[in-house]
Amino acid sequence: MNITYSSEVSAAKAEARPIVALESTIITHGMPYPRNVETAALVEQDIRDAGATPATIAVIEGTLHVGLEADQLKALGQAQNVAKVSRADMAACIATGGTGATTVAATMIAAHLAGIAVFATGGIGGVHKGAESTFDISADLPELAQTPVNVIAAGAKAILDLPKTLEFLETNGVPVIAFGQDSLPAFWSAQSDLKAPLRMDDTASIARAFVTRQAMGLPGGQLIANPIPETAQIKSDVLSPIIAQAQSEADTQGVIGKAVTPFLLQRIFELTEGRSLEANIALVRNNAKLAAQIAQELTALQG
Ligand code: PSU
Ligand code: MN
Repeated sequence: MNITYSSEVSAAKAEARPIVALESTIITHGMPYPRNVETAALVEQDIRDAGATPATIAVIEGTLHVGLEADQLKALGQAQNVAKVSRADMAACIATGGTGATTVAATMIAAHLAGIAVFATGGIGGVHKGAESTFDISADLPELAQTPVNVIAAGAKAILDLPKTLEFLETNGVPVIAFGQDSLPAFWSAQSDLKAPLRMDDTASIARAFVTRQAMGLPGGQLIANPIPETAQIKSDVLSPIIAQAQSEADTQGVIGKAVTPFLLQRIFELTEGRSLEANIALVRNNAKLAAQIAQELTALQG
């Protein structure tokens, strides 16, 4: 597989230094310009400041890039009509010379190809509300069950059906580890009323659990659910009616498939007058820092 590495990722790989993968769908489909580009640069710097190297992943004109140079990141964040690519369509995008932003699933695949085992994002895709009739389950979930990458996210977004998302992950053998608390974080809110299946309070344990799974020959990764900092959170009683409204608009307008998540995020941004975006930025940055620490622990363990 032909992969183009950024100069800093090449150097980090050559010296076996810790690397943290970052997705690009959050830039192209998850946040409005110009905050998307600003945030992507801030998150990369957070990772450097925390002692690891950032590797933002995207397909650009048919080439898989692991690590983007600053000008490439800027261009991607402003480009129109960038595809959102996941497991099903990443190969087709590469084969046809297309440009695509990678979802959590696609970023995991690329990270693994590049030998990177830690990946920070905002929230993963999951089982959508109403999945019993729409069958809308994100490709991110089965990816966690088969590709050995640690995904650090702020839990699953409250636009999803969290109990069903947890059930799916349990059935498929994915460890869901809340960092430093008992409850599953719910993206914009630090707490939910669901207990997380696992809890760990230090990054060394997370790295050891991953290495142990690998030693046992178990496929797949781990989902590390890191709560949003309390000062940045939006309480669920404020958000619940907004999410319900966004969901009902999506239903009425017949939004389906990969358009659902970007539609909901955009409507919630509008309905909260931008507050959802501020929270989203804070939690991604928080996840980047934790991911950098986990990457360092893993590097130390794997030698
Ligand atoms: N979380 C965010 N913003 C995003 C996404 C998640 O805060 O933009 C993106 C991720 O790329 C994730 C994707 O993989 O949404 C899930 O899309 P879907 O529900 O269509 O699988
Ligand atoms: Mn979906």
